[in-house]
Amino acid sequence: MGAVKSLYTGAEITWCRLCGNFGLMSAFVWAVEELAESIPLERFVILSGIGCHGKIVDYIDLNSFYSIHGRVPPTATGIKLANPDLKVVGFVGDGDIYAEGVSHLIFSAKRNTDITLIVHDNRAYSLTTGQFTPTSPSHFRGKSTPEGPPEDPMNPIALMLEAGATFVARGYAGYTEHLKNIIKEAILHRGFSFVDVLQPCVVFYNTYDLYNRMTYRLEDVGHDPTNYEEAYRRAKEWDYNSKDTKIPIGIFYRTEKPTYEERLLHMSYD
Ligand SMILES: Cc1ncc(C[n+]2csc(CCOP(=O)(O)OP(=O)(O)O)c2C)c(N)n1
Ligand code: SF4
Repeated sequence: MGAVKSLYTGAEITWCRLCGNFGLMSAFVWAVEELAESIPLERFVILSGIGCHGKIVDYIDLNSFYSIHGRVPPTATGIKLANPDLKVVGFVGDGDIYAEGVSHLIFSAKRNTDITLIVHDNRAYSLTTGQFTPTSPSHFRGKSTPEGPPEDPMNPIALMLEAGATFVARGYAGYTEHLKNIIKEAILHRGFSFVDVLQPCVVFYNTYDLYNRMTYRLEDVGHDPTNYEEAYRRAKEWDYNSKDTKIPIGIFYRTEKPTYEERLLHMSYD
C-alpha cells in the first residue's frame, strides 16, 4: 500500500463478484496513492451519482459526498467554486450521466470546470436490474427491452470532444495499470477531465470477452492527443452496435484553456 494510509474504509463491498467496478476502484486508489506526495489526501473530494457505481464513495476513505442521480457535475462544480484548492472527482454511471445528467455533463465540458468525471460505463442501468442506457447496443437484451433498444447508442467520446472537454479519455476496468495511468493524468489535468471506463457488469451485460478481444491502446499506434481531428477520427472508430470493430482506449485528446473558476472568480462586474 506504500507510504500512505489504507484508502479503503473497510465497509462491506456488496458489488457482485468479478464486477468491473473492482478494477475501476483499484485503479483510482492506486492513482491517488501514487499522487499522494504532490496532492495530500485531504485535498480530495469524491462524489457519486446513484447506482451500483455510487457505492464507491462508501468504500474509499476520502472526503466524500453522495449526490443524486445525474447531478454529480453541478454538485462537483459547487464544491470546486467554494474551494478551488480541492481536487474534485465525480464517479458516475452511464445511465446516470448520459441520460438523466447529460445536460450537466455537456455544460461541464463547455465551461471547462476543473473537475474530473469517471464514468462506470457498464452500458446498463444495473442497480435497477438491467434497463438499457444511452450506450447500450442494439443487441442488448433487458427486461424492459427484450428485443433490444429501439434506438442506436450514443458515442460519449465524440460528444465530449464536440462539447469542448479539454481532456477526453477511455479506459478499461480489466486493464488496471493502464486505467490507473489515465486517471492520474486526468486528476493532474487543469480543466474538465473526462474518463469513460468500460466496466463490465457480469449480471446484465458481461463484456469482458468483447473488450479483451477488441480493445487496443492509442499510445501503441502513435496517437497524438493534441490533434483534435485525429482524436475525433479515433473516437468514431468503434461502432457501438458491433462486436467486431476495434475499440481504442487511452487519451484521445488534451488541450489547455482557462477554467470556469479562473474566468468566473476573477470576473469584474463594473
Ligand atoms: C431522478 C431519478 N430517477 C431514477 C432513479 C432510479 N434509479 C436509481 S439507480 C438507477 C440506475 C442507475 O444506472 P447507472 O447510472 O447506469 O448506474 P449503475 O447502477 O449501472 O452503476 C435508477 C434509474 C433515481 N434514483 N433518481
Ligand atoms: S449488478 Fe452489475 S454493475 Fe452492479 S455490482 Fe453486479 S456486476 Fe456490478
